[in-house]
Amino acid sequence: MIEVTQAPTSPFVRKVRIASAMKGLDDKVVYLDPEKDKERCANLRAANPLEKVPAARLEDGTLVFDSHVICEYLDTLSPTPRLFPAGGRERLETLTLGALADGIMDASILVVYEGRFRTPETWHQPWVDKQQAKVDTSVAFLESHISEWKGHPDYGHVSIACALGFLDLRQGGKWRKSSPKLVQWLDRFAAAVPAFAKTAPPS
Ligand SMILES: N[C@@H](CCC(=O)N[C@@H](CS)C(=O)NCC(=O)O)C(=O)O
Repeated sequence: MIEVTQAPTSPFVRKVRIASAMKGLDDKVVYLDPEKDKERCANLRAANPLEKVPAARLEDGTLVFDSHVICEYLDTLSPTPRLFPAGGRERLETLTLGALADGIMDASILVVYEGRFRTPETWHQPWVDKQQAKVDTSVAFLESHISEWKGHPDYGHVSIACALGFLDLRQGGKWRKSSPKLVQWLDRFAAAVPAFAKTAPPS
């Protein structure tokens, strides 16, 4: 079995969950519950020097992280649907879309962490605003550069869907007001990938 550390609301873990479901690999991946599997989870988490989730221990004991790398590994384990194009422009587009999604998630997580890990008197609003501006600019970019899939969504689309899902969770879905095309895009994604609804974070 492949062991993956998880946190219930992590959009990065959600990427892995969706990828493994799309690849038909759910019976090969076990998600360590940080509450129930405290020790195994802590060990695997600590084995990642960045101490972030997700990290994965592969069948032969190899440790890999982060979400992109784990998804790319899962993609090698079954032939279809192909989540990462083999090469050329198509692969660059998928990776760039994935990087944009990761950037949205990183910036919005930093906004959450400002409130979680710093005391109110040390909150620095200009820095929070800078992170939020990255999120807002990226959402506006996506609204005007919607990336449709050919045949089936790939890793880039999965990543964008998880980023938007995280904004729904943490920012009350305010991105939706100014992004009607993106809202419809996410509905189409949810219809094409049932694992998106199945992996919805607890509210
Ligand atoms: N680039 C990483 C980001 C993972 C990440 O930021 N995970 C968050 C939870 S959603 C985390 O573990 N944060 C703990 C920390 O930053 O110390 C990935 O793609 O896996």
